[in-house]
Amino acid sequence: MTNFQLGLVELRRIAMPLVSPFRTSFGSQSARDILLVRVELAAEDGSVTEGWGECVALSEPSYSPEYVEGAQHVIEHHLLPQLRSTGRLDAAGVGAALSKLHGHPMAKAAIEMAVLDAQLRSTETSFASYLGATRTTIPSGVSVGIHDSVDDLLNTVQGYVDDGYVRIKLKIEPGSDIEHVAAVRELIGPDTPLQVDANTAYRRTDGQHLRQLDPFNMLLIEQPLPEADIIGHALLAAEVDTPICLDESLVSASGTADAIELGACEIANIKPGRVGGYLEAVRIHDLCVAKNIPVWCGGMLETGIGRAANAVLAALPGFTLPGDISASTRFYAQDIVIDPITITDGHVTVPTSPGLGFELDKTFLDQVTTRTTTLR
Ligand code: OSB
Ligand code: MG
Repeated sequence: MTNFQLGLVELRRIAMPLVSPFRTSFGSQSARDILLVRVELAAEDGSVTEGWGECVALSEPSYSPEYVEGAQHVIEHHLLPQLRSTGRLDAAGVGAALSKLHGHPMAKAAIEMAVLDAQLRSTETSFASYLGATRTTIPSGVSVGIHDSVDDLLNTVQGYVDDGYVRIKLKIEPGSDIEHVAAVRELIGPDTPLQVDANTAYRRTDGQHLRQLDPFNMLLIEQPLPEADIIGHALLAAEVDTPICLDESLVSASGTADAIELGACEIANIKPGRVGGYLEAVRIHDLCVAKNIPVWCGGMLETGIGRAANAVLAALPGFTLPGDISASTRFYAQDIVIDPITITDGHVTVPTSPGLGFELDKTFLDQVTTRTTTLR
C-alpha cells in the first residue's frame, strides 16, 4: 500500500507541567517539553488526511542519547529530507526509508507514528484492527518516582492502590531501594504485583546487594545496569532470583534477540519510541512470544497521543504483564486529547476509533504550544 504522498509536516513543541515531580535515578522532571509531529498525507485520489505522532525524547540525554531539541533537528534536517526523497510511501515503508541514517530511534518513531495515524484515518481503520489486537481492555500499572521519605512513598503508593492500579513499579537507586521495597510490600500485601526500575543505577558488583530484593516476591528488576552491559545483565540474571527485565538496552529486534540468547533479558519492556516505532515494537513482541519471554509496554510520560497508541500495542497477545499505561491524570491535570486514557477497575479500554485512537483538543493544544515549525 505504498500509495501516499507526504505533504506538509508541522513540528510542534508543547509545554506540559506534571501534576507532581517524577524522580528517577537519572533525574527529576516537573514538566515535559514534548515534540509533536503532524503530517499531511495525500492518497491516490488526492484526498489529504492529517496524522499526529509524539516524540518520546526527554529534554536532556539522561535516559537515552536522544533529547527533544536534537530530535527536532534531525527530523528537520536529515530524516524528512531523506523520507521525501523516497517518493510515495506508507507507514510500513518509513523505517526502511530512514534506515541508512544511523540511530535516532525516537525521532524516527515519531515520524512513522504520524504517517501511521494519517494512513489509518485515511482508510478509516483503527490501530487495533491494523495490529490485530486481541484484547478490549488492558491492565494498568503505575510507575512511582523515588521519594526521599518512606512515609511519603507509602502515602503515594496508597493513593495509586486506591485509584485501582493493578501493579506498582517503584523507581529505585542505591540508598533508596531495599528498605523502600520492604515497606511498600508490607503496605500492599504479599500478592499485589510489584516491580522495580533502576534506570541503570547499579553495577555488575551489586549482585549480592540486589539479591536482597528476592524475598519480596517481585515480578522483575528493570534495567539494573548500564544499557551497553548485556553480559553484566546475564551475569546478574544468574546471580539474582528475581527476573531481569531490560528497558534502555533494547533498541532493536535484532539486539533483543541477542540479549535473550545471552540470558540477559528474562522479561522485555517494549517502548515503541526507544526501538524506532510501533512496527519494530511489534517485531520485538513477536520475537519474544516465539522465545517465551514475557513482555509489557513501557511508558515515557506520554500525552494522550502516545498513551492511546501504547494501549493498543499492549492489547497484543504477548503483552502478558501489566504495562506502564496509567491514566492521563497520573501525570497531567489536562491532556491535549478530548478522550484521555482513564482507568476503570484497574484497566484501560483499548481505543478503537480510526487512526491511533485519540482525538485532539485543538484549543488546549494551541494553549500549550510553545513553537511551531512548518516544513514543506
Ligand atoms: O524507565 O520506564 C522508564 C519515564 C520516563 C523515562 C523512563 C521511564 C519512565 C517511567 C514512566 O518509568 C513510565 C510512564 O510513562 O508511566
Ligand atoms: Mg524503565
